[in-house]
Amino acid sequence: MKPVEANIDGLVGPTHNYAGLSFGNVASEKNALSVSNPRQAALQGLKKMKFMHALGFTQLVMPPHPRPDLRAMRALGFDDITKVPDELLQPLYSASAMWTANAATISPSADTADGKVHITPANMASKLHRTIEANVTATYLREIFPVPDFVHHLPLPSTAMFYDEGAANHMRLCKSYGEAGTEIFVYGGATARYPARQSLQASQAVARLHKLTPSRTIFLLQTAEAIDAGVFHNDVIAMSNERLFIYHEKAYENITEHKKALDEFISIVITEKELSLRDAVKTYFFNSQLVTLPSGKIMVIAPAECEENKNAKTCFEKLVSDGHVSQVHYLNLRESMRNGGGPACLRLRLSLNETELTKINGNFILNDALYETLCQWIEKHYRDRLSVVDLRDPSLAQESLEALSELHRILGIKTEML
Ligand code: SUG
Repeated sequence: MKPVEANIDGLVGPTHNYAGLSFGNVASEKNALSVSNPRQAALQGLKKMKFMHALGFTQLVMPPHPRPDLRAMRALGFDDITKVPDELLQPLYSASAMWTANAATISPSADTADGKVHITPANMASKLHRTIEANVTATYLREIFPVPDFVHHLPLPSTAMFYDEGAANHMRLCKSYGEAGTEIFVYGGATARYPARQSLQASQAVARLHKLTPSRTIFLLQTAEAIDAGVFHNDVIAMSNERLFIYHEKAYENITEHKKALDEFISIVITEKELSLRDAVKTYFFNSQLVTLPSGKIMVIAPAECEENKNAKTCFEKLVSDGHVSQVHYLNLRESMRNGGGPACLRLRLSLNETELTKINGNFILNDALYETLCQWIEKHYRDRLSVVDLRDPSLAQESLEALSELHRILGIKTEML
């Protein structure tokens, strides 16, 4: 059985906006209150999915969440969206579920003691606008990966001790897809400026739930310096694929302790001199998708911002000239990038064998026909301009929920959640 890489990308929702909700995420803070273009955002993300599909990867689509989140609104004691104050209205309208690298942690069957794929939806407990994602994420994941073929766990308890932000803080190294791998969990500790968004307790709990082999499980501590420079997730400072692990020299406190376990893989350290932490955060160099093409060649799918930065571009050129990577493809994802989400943030990666692949709900797999349908759906329902002031417009709620209800019909979603 030939195992494959699959990706689930979040389709950007019709309420994509810049509300500055993520303290510690430099782009979100910097672009707070600027005007977004939800239509462009969704089309940019969809184009990436089409690109992956054309390369031969299995590409899945994760629908946007219902926004405004009327369930969360009612749970807070409101019965009318026009009465909700801004500080709650903005989180209830956030389209942040688009960044599916934060949707869950997934361990492939090659790594788990029971030989099954294990899925733990992230609780995203550190931010209100993101923690309301957990239930719907769990529901969508169950639609895509039916029980009992896939094992679904509950999100961890929603409290600081268990802050969990999913695959954005999780990597997997292996000799080749299908072979047992080494899973790496990255967590944060005390910092001076910005909060850590993944806890060690959470990472350890996920490793236990997924029945991983302790000798092939590593826990890396992020440096406070990196978090305080805006590295709010590990995928802003490291990337990995199969045996290749590329990370910034300032990423981890304790990586030397794990040198032996990492020895069987190829580690490439990018120095501060080659690419400063500041430029890593600015360009999202490490938030690239590092993929093995069906031909066996390694490709990087990088944000267009890297092409415009001399040092980032030079680092990629060096990876190519050293033979680690055969090709770099730059993609325009500016709408998402302005909220701190690059190519890797927009996707949840998993490795599946051929049998598991046949068990996925095929309605969510992108093909040319679904791509066309989704483009038309976006053109029909999305605005090309949205500011936080527009969140006060009651017709936006109606537009957004109507669009989602049509999308649920397109994708054949059975669970009632609107
Ligand atoms: O959680 N931005 C997201 C970006 C997530 C990126 N994901 C990964 N690195 N994997 C976040 O900080 C901004 C929303 C706003 O400000 O309107 C936001 O939530």
